[in-house]
Amino acid sequence: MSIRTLTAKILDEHIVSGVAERGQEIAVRIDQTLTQDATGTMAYLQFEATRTPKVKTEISVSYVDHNTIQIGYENADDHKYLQTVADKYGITFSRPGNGICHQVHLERFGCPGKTLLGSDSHTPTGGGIGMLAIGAGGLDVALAMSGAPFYMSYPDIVLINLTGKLGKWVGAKDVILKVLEHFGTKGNVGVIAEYGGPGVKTLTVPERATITNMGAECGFTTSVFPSDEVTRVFLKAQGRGEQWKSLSADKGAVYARKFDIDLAKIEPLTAKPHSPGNIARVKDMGGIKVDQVCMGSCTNSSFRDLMIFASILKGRTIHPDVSVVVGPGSKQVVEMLSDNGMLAEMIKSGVRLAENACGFCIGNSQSPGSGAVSLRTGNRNFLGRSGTKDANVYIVGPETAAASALTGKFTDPRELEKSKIKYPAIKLPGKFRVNDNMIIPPSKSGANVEVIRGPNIGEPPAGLPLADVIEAKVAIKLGDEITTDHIIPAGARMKYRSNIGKYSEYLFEVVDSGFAKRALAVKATGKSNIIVAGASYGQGSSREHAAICPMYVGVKAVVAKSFERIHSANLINFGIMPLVFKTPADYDGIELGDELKIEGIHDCLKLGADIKLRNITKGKNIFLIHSFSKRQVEMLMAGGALNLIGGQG
Ligand code: MIC
Ligand code: SF4
Repeated sequence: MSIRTLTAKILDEHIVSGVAERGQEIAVRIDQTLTQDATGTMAYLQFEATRTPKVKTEISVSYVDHNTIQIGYENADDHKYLQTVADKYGITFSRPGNGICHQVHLERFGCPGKTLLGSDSHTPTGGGIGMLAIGAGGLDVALAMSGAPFYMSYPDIVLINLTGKLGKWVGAKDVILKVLEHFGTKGNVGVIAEYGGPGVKTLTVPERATITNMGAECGFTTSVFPSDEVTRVFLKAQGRGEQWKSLSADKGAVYARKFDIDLAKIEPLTAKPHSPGNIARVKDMGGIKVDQVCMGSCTNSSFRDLMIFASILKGRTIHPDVSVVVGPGSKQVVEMLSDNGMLAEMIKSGVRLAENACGFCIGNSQSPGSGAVSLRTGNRNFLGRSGTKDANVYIVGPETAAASALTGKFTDPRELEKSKIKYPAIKLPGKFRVNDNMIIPPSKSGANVEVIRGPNIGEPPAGLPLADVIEAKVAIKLGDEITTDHIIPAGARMKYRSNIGKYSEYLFEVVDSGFAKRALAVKATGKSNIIVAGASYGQGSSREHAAICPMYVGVKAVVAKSFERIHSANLINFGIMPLVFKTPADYDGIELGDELKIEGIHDCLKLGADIKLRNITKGKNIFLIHSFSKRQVEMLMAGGALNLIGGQG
């Protein structure tokens, strides 16, 4: 047997076709899937369109954790649909109140060596337990549930070599912020980060999961830790010891690149507004006044994280000018904190308790005040995501969050020692509290189960086949690093996820609220729309609505300097061409409202040739490149993957 990386070992066991060479398209068998409600409704509608009688994965879990506010009937309609569709088609259902998908999946279902595909970009959280866990659009997850493989390009495998041991007052969040400082938030498409080195064994599984969770912000396809004795102990404590297997890279395995981190040298870090890649040292923040602290999200809401936060607050009152909210990650975590009294301690300190759900992280509640400074333990601080456009959101670890909640200013937690506050070292319990009464297994035979579709449940929209000639207008011109939160907001708008017409009205709301009207007006004349953007278009979420809604308003292509992986796949799935400037400087010669024409598209796609875009307004030609696989060309020609499924059905 050749000497292999850990990633290669898992991939080798799952590749069903393709060549295991960097950049080549491979098809990978998927063992497990997860969905959450904000992407799940569309994913299950698409799954139904495949007419598969029962999911073909080892296990598929449907979580409800995003839209739990329930103002109006929409969220509850979605939940009912999700519960009944799960029951019918062999999907395990995690009820609202049970927790955030990634945290619960790690606790109850994650399994070393397995592949997991999730319709949420933070699915790589499962890498903390040694899974190859990948985020994708809902349609790809629907296809995986129907037994189809997942297509990806064979990754560049990078080693992040950990040595030493974390000191007091720092945590896994500071480690991943260090990784972000080095790798940045762009230019990492097609990379899998593999963790190794002697420092690995000093981190618990939930700490590892914090690190793999936020690898999504670097744009890594996923991140993965070895499965070792620490993993075995965690699984045993979850009552799942028999699911453990040992997994690590072979000695001498070769990596595309290596990055060394000495854990002992890590200091408390933060990501400043408005990007998770904007890293600074907490001690250099000059004690900025803080208005809000939000503790939770899928990055930092494990038992360990809440215990450290609660222990720092214990017996003290939060600062009078700071609003502090805690959203625990799962029912298991809340039950344990309630049993050991720490929930009561947090409440005594003045904490506002939120549901075990995404909550503040997705901006559907706890929006900060105008111009406020909000310290959050989540993973994303994109402009406007909190629900307040002019708020300044900083990403921090639980230690910094707790310290700042007490002092009312940005505080390096190491400073607490001066006030005689001792560092509370937290040990994981030998046994977690296992109570799966909010997890509903599906019916053995779903034949008689009725799927309930309230008025909020629509049809998944399908696109039109690609014409050979496109006449279009530039509908918007954007800069670098446009995230899916810029393209289509979540937060209060998210309840329209199952109503594409309505949701599309909010396209580009934070950057250019006139977009949707303008694009629809062009569509009404029979022409198409083209989006022009800079580098790294489509960062962030896996939400396929960032492709479905543009399709709905007549967008046929996005022309950019570069694209992020999940979004680019979503565009193709919905019949929109992601095209790259052959000469990046051409970006400067194209403007909002320019009239464009592309001819002979079909041949260019089939032959892999450059596409000539005629800018009629400027009287100039621009050349665009692409590297679509044969499968992707078929999808684009058909006007999206759903049309292909329809054709087969
Ligand atoms: C997010 O963190 O942005 C979300 C909301 O979880 C998204 C999924 C979505 O938009 O439904 C993600 O990360 O993929
Ligand atoms: Fe939920 Fe936030 Fe995690 Fe997305 S990042 S899954 S919104 S907790």
